[in-house]
Amino acid sequence: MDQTASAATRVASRPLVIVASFAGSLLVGLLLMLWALGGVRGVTAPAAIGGPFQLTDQSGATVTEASLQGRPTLIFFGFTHCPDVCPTSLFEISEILRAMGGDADRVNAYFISVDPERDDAAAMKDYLSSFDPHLKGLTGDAETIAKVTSEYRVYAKKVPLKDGDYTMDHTALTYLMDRDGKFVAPFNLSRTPAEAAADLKKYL
Ligand SMILES: [Cu+2]
Repeated sequence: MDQTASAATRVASRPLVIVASFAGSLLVGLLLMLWALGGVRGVTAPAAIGGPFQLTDQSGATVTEASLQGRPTLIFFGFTHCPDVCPTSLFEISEILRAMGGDADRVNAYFISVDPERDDAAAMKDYLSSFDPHLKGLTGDAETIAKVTSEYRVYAKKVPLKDGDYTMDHTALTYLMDRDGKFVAPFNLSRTPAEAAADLKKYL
């Protein structure tokens, strides 16, 4: 009797462990998502991040979601008039690309504008001249940018300044997409360029 009961417990406890670890990974996933969304604006599965787009880089070439195929991609959304977050992040991404050495040619690094009103291809070209040449600055018209920011769950909002000018509030995450163009996770820039480069190389 006792033996049967303990055997039953053993059998029963195994699925429980599986359920518990599944629930645990769901929780981790959910927390990651909440963090990725920078607050909660509708909870979406990580797989739902990304989608088709057609943008123009700083040299006038067309870049689409097909460009994500076959190599890992870092994507950062921002704007050229950004006072601190964007230049800091682009500097960090530049350092990582430098640490990648020759492998930097085997990744994509995109800076996508959330401010199409001011960031045309010429503005992007001028701005990106301060950063690693592998970085591509992508922009498009307001409608195109609205579509891609929505697909990537990027929050971007115009904030008027007192002098009549404006700034942009925006999500400041670096997205890591894999060789299939699928979202992996936010890419952590808060480590040494060598560490981040080693991590990125795993996705080559
Ligand atoms: Cu910014």
